[in-house]
Amino acid sequence: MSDPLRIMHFADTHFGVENYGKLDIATGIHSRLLDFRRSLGRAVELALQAGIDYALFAGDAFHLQAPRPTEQREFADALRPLLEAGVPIVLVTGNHDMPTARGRAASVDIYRALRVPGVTVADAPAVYTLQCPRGPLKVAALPYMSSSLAHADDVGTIRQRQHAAAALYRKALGNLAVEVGDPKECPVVLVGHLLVEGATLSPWQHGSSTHYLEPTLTVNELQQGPWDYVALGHLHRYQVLSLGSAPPVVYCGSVDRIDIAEAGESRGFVLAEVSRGRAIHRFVDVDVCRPMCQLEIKAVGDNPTKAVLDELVTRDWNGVIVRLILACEHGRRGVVDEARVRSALASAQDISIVYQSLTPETTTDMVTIKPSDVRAQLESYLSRPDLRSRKQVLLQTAEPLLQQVMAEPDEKEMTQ
Ligand SMILES: [Mn+2]
Repeated sequence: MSDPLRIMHFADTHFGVENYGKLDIATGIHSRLLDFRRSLGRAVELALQAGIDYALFAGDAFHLQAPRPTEQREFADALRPLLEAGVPIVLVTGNHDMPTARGRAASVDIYRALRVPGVTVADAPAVYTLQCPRGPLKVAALPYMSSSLAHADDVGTIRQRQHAAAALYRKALGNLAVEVGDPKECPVVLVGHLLVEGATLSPWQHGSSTHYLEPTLTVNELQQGPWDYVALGHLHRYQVLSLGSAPPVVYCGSVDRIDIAEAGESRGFVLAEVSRGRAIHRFVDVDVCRPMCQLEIKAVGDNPTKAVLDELVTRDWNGVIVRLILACEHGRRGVVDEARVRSALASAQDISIVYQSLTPETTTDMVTIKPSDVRAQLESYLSRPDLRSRKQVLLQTAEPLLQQVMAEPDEKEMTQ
C-alpha cells in the first residue's frame, strides 16, 4: 500500500462575523475579522508544517451570503500559502455560501470564474479527481442543498418537507457512490455540509430554528459508499460521529468562536491521513482564538461594587471578550457602580454586563408545551366564558395547524 495522503479538513470560517469587537483603528478592519483571519492563517500554517497534500474545505467560508470585499480579500489571502505550496484546495459550499436566488453566484464562485489553478469549487454534488506528487485523491462533494428545501417548500408538513429534502441528499449520496465506482488504490474522501442525526450543536447554534427544520442523515447512511473518510462542515464543534466504525465521520468544527457561549470549546481543524481502506485523523487546536470569558459574580454584602472589583482584579482582561453576570439581590440592581466595574475591565476587548436576580422573582414561569399536548391546552383555553360560544368553530379552524404541530416529535425525542 502506498503512503497515506495527508489532508487538511477545515470548515466554517464564517468571515464577516461581527458580534463583539470593534473597528481596529490601525488597520481599518473589524477586530473580529482580524481574529478569524488570524485563526485561519494559523490553521493553514500548521497544516503546511504537517506536510499536507490536499486541503478540503467543508463549507461556510463567509458569514453573509453577500460577503464584503474586505472579507473576500482576507479569505483569499489566508488560503494563498496553500496554493503557493502547491496544495490543491476544494471549496464545498455551505448554507452561508449559497446564493439567495437561482442564477446568482455563490460567495466562492469567483475562484471558479477565474479558473484559479489548484482551486475546485463544488456547489453541486460531484466527484473530482485531484492530483498531487504523492498521489491522486478522489473527492465526492456533497454541498448544502438549499434548492432541495426550496423545491419541497409548499407541500406537506414541516416534517414531510424535511424527509423529502433528506431523500434528495440520499439520492445525491447514492449517485456520488456510483460515480466514484471502483477507485482501485485511489483514496476517496466525501466532503459534505449538512446536519447529521445525533450530532452536537455548538451552544450558539442551539437557538437557531434552521437546524430544527433541516434534513438530517444518519452516520450509517453517510458511511454507505466507497469513501475512506467523511469530512463534514456545518456544526461548529469538533466531533467524531462514527466512534470506532469505518469510515470515520468527522465534523472538524469552526476555526474560531462566534459566540461567547462557545468560550470553553477549542477551535481548529482536522488532519487526516488517508489511504485506500484506512484513515486516521486528529484535531489540531489553532490556539490563537481571542479569549472569551463568561463570569458570574455575586454582587452582595455591604459593598457590592467592591465585591465585584475584588474578583475582577485577580485576572488579566487584556483583549478578552467578557460577559459579566452580576447576581444581585432582588430589586438591588442599582447598587453596583457599573462605571467602576467597566473601568476595571478597560483592557478587555468587549464588555457586556447582565444582571441576574439572586432571589426568585414572582414572575410567571415559562411553560413548555409538548406538541402532543397542544390540542388539550387549546381546548382548555377556548373553554373560557368569553370564548366558549365560538369554541367549536375555532377548534375546527385550528385543526390543520394542530395536525402539523402534532406531527412534530416532542422535544425529548429530538436528537439535537
Ligand atoms: Mn453551515
